[in-house]
Amino acid sequence: MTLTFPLDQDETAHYRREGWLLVKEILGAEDLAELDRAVGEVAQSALSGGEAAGHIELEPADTGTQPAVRRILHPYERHPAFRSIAHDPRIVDRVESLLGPDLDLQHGKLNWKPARVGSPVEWHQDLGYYPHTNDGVLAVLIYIDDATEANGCVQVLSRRHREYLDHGTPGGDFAGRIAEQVLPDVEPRLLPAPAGSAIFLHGLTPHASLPNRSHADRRTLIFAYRAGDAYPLFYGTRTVDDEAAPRPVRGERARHARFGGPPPIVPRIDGTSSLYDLQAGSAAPD
Ligand SMILES: O=C(O)CCC(=O)C(=O)O
Repeated sequence: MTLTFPLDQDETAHYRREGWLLVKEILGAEDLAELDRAVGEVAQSALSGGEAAGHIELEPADTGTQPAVRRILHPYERHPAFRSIAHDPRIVDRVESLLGPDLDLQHGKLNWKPARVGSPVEWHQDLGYYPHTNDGVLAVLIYIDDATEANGCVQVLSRRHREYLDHGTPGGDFAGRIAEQVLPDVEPRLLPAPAGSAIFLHGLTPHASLPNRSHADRRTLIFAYRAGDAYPLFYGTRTVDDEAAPRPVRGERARHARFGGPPPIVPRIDGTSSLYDLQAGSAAPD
């Protein structure tokens, strides 16, 4: 099939070399207004005990007014506007340029990072959380608001997507963040960009973001896609939770799983604690 929005050779080469690619302003004002409405509806429903209750996470900091949402879980299942973006050719054609024609949505989430109280995200690799038989897995992080250094834009470590890094505590349990002693000593690259821009992030690229101490929210809609021959490694209830609903996007799942890429580290973890809770629970004492 001819793609309407393929990546060009330079963009593809950049992604393969650096482990990420930022494409500015893929979505326009109308899309963003639609997403803004969807976020508002889902958050309101969740906070008032409606359909979305149980599908959000709140910031622990006291805002003095109503609780601040930091994450909407599984947005694909929560609102048609999110589903529509997950299947939008402006996103999926570009993913196909990187992963091939058979694509599955592995999972999604919306990270809010509210003004003043938004939590940080510590350094981690996505495949550290959901290892697969090969590394044909990437996340698309779509900024719904302008993302700046001040409101905690995404940061990456370039050219570090060739191996699984240990995310374990000294005792070997999954800590949800890259262990200090194996965190690559390279300058982080900040990725500020206007609303509507998207980062295509290899599943092994280390990334993080700072707390939001500014006066502007930084909401990011995230969808992880995988190639048709990349199968998840089962390691417990977390895998079951991620894989509860099939979300085919294009083409078909392969009959044979492909084993390739660096050998996965399988997380030692029981339960489905969120990234934020895992990372806070493994913070070094002050
Ligand atoms: O929202 C961010 O800053 C990064 C998100 C992320 O890495 C995640 O939720 O896995």
